[in-house]
Amino acid sequence: MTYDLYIGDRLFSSWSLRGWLMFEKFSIPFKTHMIGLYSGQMARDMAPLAPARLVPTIRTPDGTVVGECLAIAETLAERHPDAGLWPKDESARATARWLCAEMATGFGALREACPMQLKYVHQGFEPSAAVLTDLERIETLWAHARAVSGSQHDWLFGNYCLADVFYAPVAARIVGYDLPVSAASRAYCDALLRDPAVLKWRAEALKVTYDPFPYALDLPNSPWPDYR
Ligand SMILES: N[C@@H](CCC(=O)N[C@@H](CS)C(=O)NCC(=O)O)C(=O)O
Repeated sequence: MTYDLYIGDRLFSSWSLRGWLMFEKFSIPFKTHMIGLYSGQMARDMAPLAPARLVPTIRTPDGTVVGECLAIAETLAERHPDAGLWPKDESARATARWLCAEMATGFGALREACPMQLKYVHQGFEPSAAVLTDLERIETLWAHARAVSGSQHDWLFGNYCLADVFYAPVAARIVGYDLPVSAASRAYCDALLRDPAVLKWRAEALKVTYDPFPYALDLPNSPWPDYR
């Protein structure tokens, strides 16, 4: 018996990427099922999971349906206490929870102005003041995480944990819209996107082509960084 994970289009579904990383990065066995986000079939595809209506949604091996990334994260952490989803240290763990919760409920301006897309880097995107405020807050939280954990490289709390999962799609937005962040924050974004799991996700994502391309912007594009 394994978990079932229901996700949307990999190129665009930031929440699906979070849900998938929660399994993939912590070696929790799962089977992926695609839900048609842009096919007009989403309601029909999700009907067997009702009242869940968004992706990701999971079904646990005992048949319980769980929606919402924060709930999925806590469910997996509780059921797999040795998998390292949360940091071991109590302060680090509390801080990681905070960062995940603030991500899940905040940064509306960034999320609205810069939908995740893993295909290109948009050149010349001009972030609004509200987007810049969100970026500043994100960088403050990342710096705080490192101050609490003492981690000076790659992951926020030393080992890769759920906080890194929650911020991986944020990194994709920062890189995909070439948003202004400090060198240290950009290095963290690059680490998140260079991670083999994210490379695997993106390789699958690129197998699907879109015409028209959702969320197209009238801006020149440059290639996604070569993280291989
Ligand atoms: N708060 C939810 C957000 C999930 C979400 O918004 N997923 C999007 C795809 S990235 C979705 O299902 N959109 C379809 C819709 O809004 O109808 C979570 O934490 O999982």
